[in-house]
Order: sequence, then C-alpha cells, then structure tokens
Amino acid sequence: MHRDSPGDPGGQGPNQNDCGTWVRNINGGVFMSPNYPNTYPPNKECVYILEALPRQRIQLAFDKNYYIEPSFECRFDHIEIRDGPFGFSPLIDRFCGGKNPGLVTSTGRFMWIKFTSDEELEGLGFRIKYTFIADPDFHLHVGGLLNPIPGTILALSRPICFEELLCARELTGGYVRM
Ligand SMILES: [Ca+2]
Repeated sequence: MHRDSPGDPGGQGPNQNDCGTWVRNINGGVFMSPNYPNTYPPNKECVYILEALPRQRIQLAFDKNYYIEPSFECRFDHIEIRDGPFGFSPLIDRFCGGKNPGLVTSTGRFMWIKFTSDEELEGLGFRIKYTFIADPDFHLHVGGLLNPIPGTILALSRPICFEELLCARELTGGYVRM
C-alpha cells in the first residue's frame, strides 16, 4: 500500500499532490481527499499531521459536501482522527458514510488524521477546514501529549492526571520537558 504525506508542516501555499490539495495559513488551513470534489481513488492512504502553536487547539470543520463509502464500524473506507501527533495517539473517532462529522476539536496542539480507501466503491470524500483556537484551559495534556513552553512555569488550575509520575511532576509546579 502506498503511503503519502503531503509535505512538511508549516509550509506555505497550495500543495497539490496525489493526496489532495492542502493549503496552510497562519490560523489554520484546508485539506481534502484526493480529487475532491470528484470521487477519491481506490486503494489510497493519506496521512495529514496538523500542528498548532503551544497553548492552541485544533478545530476541524467538515464541508457539507461529504461522503465516504459506508461500512460497519467503518472497516472499509474511512477517515481516522487522533488526538496527538502520532498514529498511536488516542483515537478521537473514525468516520465514514454520509453523516457529516461536523466539528472535531483536539485537546492539544496536534492532530493525526488518516484517510483510507479500499479497492472498490468510492465516494466524494471530504474537505476539512481547520482553525487554530486558543486553549481555553491550558494545562499539561497528560497521557497524550506534553506541550510546555520551555522555561515557563505553568499555572495548573485544573490538572488532569492519568499517570502517577506526571501528576507528581505537575504538583511540583516546576518545569516539564518533552
Ligand atoms: Ca471503498
């Protein structure tokens, strides 16, 4: 299977390749499935990794013109969205069919998104506009992602602790590094 990643994060301007068009700007960007608004091709796998600045989140808005081949548990064609920079980051959801996912928001400053199509039955695909938004209660995103600003002492109003070690670090109120 072919894997294709549409360029380096932070690039500028339109980027046309066989994983669709991807336009980035300072506040977000737009990317879409291959050939959108025409039918996406079979046997395709595209990964899109979004990165916002520290203390920002990412919000995806799906265009209303959306359709991905429906299947039970989206086992065939689908778009998979993860809350972090990696393919093993926590799964937000996996989408397919004709029901528009609407808005999807990260808890940190990265999103890992993969579009997959199998060998038969294609659809229109998707177009996603993404926006960087201020993190309303910035704290350490424990468990999925740490995104401190080096040298900054973080105000921990509502710490969320999934791991003892990280909780202990939070309680010290000191520096945290990747
Ligand atoms: Ca298919």
